[in-house]
Amino acid sequence: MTERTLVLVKPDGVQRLLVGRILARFEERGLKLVGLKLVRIDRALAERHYAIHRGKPFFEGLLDFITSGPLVALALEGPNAISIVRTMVGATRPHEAAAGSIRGDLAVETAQNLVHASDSPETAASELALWFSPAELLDYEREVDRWVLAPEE
Ligand code: 3AN
Repeated sequence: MTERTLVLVKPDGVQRLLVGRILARFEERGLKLVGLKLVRIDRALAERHYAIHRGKPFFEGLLDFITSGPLVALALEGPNAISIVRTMVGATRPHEAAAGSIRGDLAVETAQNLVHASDSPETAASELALWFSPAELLDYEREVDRWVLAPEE
């Protein structure tokens, strides 16, 4: 099933010059880039994005971190994109993240784990709506998709 999902390369990824390498992993996998922007978000958007973590001990620190500098928001599309991207990102705690995953290869701390990725169809839909206007999410054809995707039935 074709899905769309949100990925954030968080401020640590931008500061560590890893945006290109992280983006390349998703491109190389075959996922289609349908939205992309560099933004520095305010606390209000950060609170909405991380609303599920309100009240947890790390909540304020999480808001400080995500608003501390520019980040890159990506919208990616592909078959089973949500679970493919979550697997590529790796477990939340980098010491539990599989080698070969972004966190398993590039991160050591939970608070500096480089990327966020939507974890379900419901969160993907709400997070994409939070981060991108409809006009910022593009529909277009890719020639390469005849080699990446199974033919439509
Ligand atoms: P994931 O990003 O893998 O979906 P969540 O949604 O449980 O993980 O956590 C969101 C973010 O909150 C994490 N990426 C991490 O930056 C931060 N976080 C989660 N748990 C902790 C923790 N125990 N201490 C510090 N930061 C945390």
